[in-house]
Amino acid sequence: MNELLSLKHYIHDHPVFPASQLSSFKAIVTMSDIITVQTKPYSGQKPGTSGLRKKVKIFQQEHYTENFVQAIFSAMPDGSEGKTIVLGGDGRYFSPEAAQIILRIAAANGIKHVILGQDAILSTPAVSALIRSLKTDGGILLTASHNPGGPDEDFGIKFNTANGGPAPEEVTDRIYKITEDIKEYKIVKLPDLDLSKTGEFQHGPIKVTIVDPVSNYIQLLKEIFDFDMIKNWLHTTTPKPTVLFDALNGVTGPYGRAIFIDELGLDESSVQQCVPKPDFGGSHPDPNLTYAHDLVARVEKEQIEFGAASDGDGDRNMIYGAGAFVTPSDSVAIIADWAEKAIPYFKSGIKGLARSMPTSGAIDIVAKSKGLEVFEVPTGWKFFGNLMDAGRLSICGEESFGTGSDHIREKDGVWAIVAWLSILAAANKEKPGSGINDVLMQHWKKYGRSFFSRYDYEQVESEGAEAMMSHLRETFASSGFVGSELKATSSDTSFEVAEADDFSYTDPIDGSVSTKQGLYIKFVDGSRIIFRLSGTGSSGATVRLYVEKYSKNESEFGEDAQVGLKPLIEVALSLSKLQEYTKRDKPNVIT
Ligand code: VG1
Ligand code: CO
Repeated sequence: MNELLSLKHYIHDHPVFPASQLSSFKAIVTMSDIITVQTKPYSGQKPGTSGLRKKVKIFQQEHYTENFVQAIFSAMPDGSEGKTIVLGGDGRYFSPEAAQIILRIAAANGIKHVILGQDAILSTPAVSALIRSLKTDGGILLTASHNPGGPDEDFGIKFNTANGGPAPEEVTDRIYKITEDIKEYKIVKLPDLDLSKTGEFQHGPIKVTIVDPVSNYIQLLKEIFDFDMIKNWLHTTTPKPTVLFDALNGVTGPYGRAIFIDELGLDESSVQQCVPKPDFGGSHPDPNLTYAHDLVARVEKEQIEFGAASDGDGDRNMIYGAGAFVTPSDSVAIIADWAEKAIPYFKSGIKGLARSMPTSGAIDIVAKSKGLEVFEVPTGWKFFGNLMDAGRLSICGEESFGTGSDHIREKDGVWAIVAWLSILAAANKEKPGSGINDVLMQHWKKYGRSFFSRYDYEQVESEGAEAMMSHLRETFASSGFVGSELKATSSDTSFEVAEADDFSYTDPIDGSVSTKQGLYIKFVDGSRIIFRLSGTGSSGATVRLYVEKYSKNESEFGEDAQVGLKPLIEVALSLSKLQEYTKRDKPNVIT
């Protein structure tokens, strides 16, 4: 009876229900009844580097999605009762269905208000921005990021906390624990909500505000960047610089159009693949040289000066102009170097810099020259959040095409692209005619060049991949490994091992420790080799091999990275016996 009374008051206080409907109160109450459903745990609901990612068919199993969503609500740091959350995702296949399920379970778990992207669409950075600007208690993201979408491909669910960032390991561990022995979940039998109309709706006991996915985010970018400076460069230079943005059929299509067409005044030919598709047009929405081939081909054919792409959920970016590719490791270092003069948000100074462990040390050199703190964290954006919240980190990046700043708590593809447009506009003020290659060369001349490459061996058998990692661990521990010389197979080049270990990280803010974050070897000349197993795949294992070499020799700066890194790659392959363990003689992707 108490429940009925409070619901009556609730409805009275929420005028979305016309008074005339109060007479059908009984029906509403039945509709809003909380049902407890018996369930059984599914194994493997452990969030990885960035949320839970599995095949759609797995999420479609009876109770599978419900179990995980219930675990999220049960694990919310201060409980779910009375809370407000943001909900949206990259629009991939199964998103609308998952959104309806989440609304029903949210209703049963006492969530008071859901801010929902129209058609369940919101880019990952836009979710982070909304959580922060509306001060909500967190958000749920429906995305498997750069993984392909469609009925036979991947789906994903990720929980972000009130700071706008991916839940820290302490929370994801709690979610996982709950999924391991979940016996029931709570749900309210609500009809499907029409996700296509913006506005405020009463959906059973919760208020749902359906928002335009783009406007809040674009407003934020306009506060960060000097759009007039970019426009001035784009429209008053002769000949006009050419630009191409490719959303890879992912969520950033509408955001890209808003920036390139509405704000910067460019024409339709400057954007492509900008309608979000549930299957990303059947391709892999990952902005790298392999998967963004349409962009690369058009940029080269039309000699476009500035090309850029982002991934399925909009947190990654690739910067690619005719004959000019910016590695993500260089990208974040260059953004950090130019930030104060090219981006108004940083005018009053930068607090600190950071990178993930496998990312090259290019940003460390910038930090040193500016006298800033620089942090090396494990792979995954969640590790940057505490440093930002503590006011010690402004700009950071990962080698995996992730770049961002403390304007939100996710990496941000469109932000990075506009940051690069700002740098080019500022560089052209200093020296008219500057292109991407000029900015790169200027940076290397000042700081030296970090050659970097990553080899991905996707979907190898988990057993072989684990065995290779164990073999490496044993090798590292063997006496005499540190100090030994490792020789390349096709040349006389050799490298002396200075240090070899499994990367472990102690968060400087909360003291939490994350172990086994990647096997690295540092050589006496500063070069590095790193091996990691991916935490974002949906089946099998993906081995990632990262190599890095630093050079101050100007005559090498124009060299193809693959040429200079060859000896290190040979060392890595022979030491790890990768071919033997994974039965692969070639990587799927080289970046
Ligand atoms: C990969 C990248 C990592 C990135 C993560 C999420 O993880 O290496 O740097 O943070 O994807 O990116 P892993 O564990 O597969 O190496 V995204 O765009 O999928 O949210
Ligand atoms: Co992504």
